[in-house]
Amino acid sequence: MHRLRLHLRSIVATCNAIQRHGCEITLIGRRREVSHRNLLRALSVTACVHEETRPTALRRRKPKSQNQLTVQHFVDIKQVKTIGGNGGDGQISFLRLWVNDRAGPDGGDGGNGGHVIFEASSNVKDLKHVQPIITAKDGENGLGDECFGKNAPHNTVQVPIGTIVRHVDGKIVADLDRPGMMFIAARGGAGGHGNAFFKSNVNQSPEISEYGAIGESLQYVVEVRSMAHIGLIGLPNAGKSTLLRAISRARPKIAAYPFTTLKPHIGMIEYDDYEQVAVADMPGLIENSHKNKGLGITFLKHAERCAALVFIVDVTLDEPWEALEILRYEINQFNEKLNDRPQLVVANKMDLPDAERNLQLLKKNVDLPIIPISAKVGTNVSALLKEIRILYDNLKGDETKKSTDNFS
Ligand SMILES: Nc1nc2c(ncn2[C@@H]2O[C@H](COP(=O)(O)OP(=O)(O)OP(=O)(O)O)[C@@H](O)[C@H]2O)c(=O)[nH]1
Ligand SMILES: [Mg+2]
Repeated sequence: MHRLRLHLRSIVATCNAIQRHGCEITLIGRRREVSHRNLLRALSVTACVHEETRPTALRRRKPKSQNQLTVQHFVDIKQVKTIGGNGGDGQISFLRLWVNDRAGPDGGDGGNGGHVIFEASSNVKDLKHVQPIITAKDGENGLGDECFGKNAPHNTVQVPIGTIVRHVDGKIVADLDRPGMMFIAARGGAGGHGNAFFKSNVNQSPEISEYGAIGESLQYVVEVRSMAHIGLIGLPNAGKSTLLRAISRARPKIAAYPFTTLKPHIGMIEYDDYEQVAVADMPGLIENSHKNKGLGITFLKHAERCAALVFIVDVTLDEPWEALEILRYEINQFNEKLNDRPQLVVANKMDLPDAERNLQLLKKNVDLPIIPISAKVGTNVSALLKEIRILYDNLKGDETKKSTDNFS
């Protein structure tokens, strides 16, 4: 670093000299000719090395579509019925040749039915595409001339990495936490044997064959364990959806009445180093949600699936810290472990009167870092994006540490 700094200083001095004397100059220390362009290039490279780099969020350049049909919410839990394909039936058939019209049994076996499989994949982010009833195809029946029926292909349904599959009684049967991991949800039935299979010394012309087995039919609850890196949590009307709209391309509905958002929406913040941070806008939380009031437990389950929590507080309320206390209390009552997650407070609606005074009071009453913004007008949103990136980097750092600890 010291050497680089010296180098930079000498280049700056040389540049000054260039300005004074013209385009060509000899560097005394190195004793060689340096062109004006090379010198400037070296200067910019050295300057880049020294600059403090922190990724900045890319803001959208083109307007969002007005087509309401494209508004999509995040589906993080689904109950599905999976039905494996039936096996094909075995065939009863006897071969007749012109020289021998009793040439023996030649009924082929049926093909196997397909399985229904869940596979963890990074190509999908939620369970929107998962149908409530998932079936696999049946195997083909066997034919004469010892032709076997074709096995049916498996029906593989892609699910996000980190999906949990439970039986309807609540027991976890699969945790698909690595890409490519598979779980056979319903096995297809095996194909039945044709009569050629049953030929033996004691029975040369069996007139029996098997039906294909029936595929399994099972019900599961499929659940995405991690929904987003950051979850926006706040009382109804705090401005969560307005903020998500401001920082991402997601388009949750915004309105001045409570419970506008009933299902979570996910938006991606893109940074200039190609990192993407997923932010979830959640339905409003109210007092006694942990006792299933309002959207209740469903809401809190969404919060459980976010790695870090950002509390949105409306600073135009008379005592905004009370709102924050309610939020933290409800989350604590539902799951104490949520308190250990990284947290941040966003004081929203700073463009309105009285906001500044309430913000000062909020700062006095709260021990968490507070970022004042106006989601509607866009004030200070870039500072919030930087803070979110810091939260995300810390989360990522913790994850890598955990995985190296497990490895060693
Ligand atoms: N003046 C001002 N109004 C805001 C700001 N942020 C949100 N609002 C308004 O507050 C109202 C509620 O905003 P939403 O984004 O729908 O609030 P929410 O937290 O998503 O509400 P629910 O989905 O019902 O929980 C809307 O009328 C917004 O225009 C802000 O920064 N300044
Ligand atoms: Mg909303």
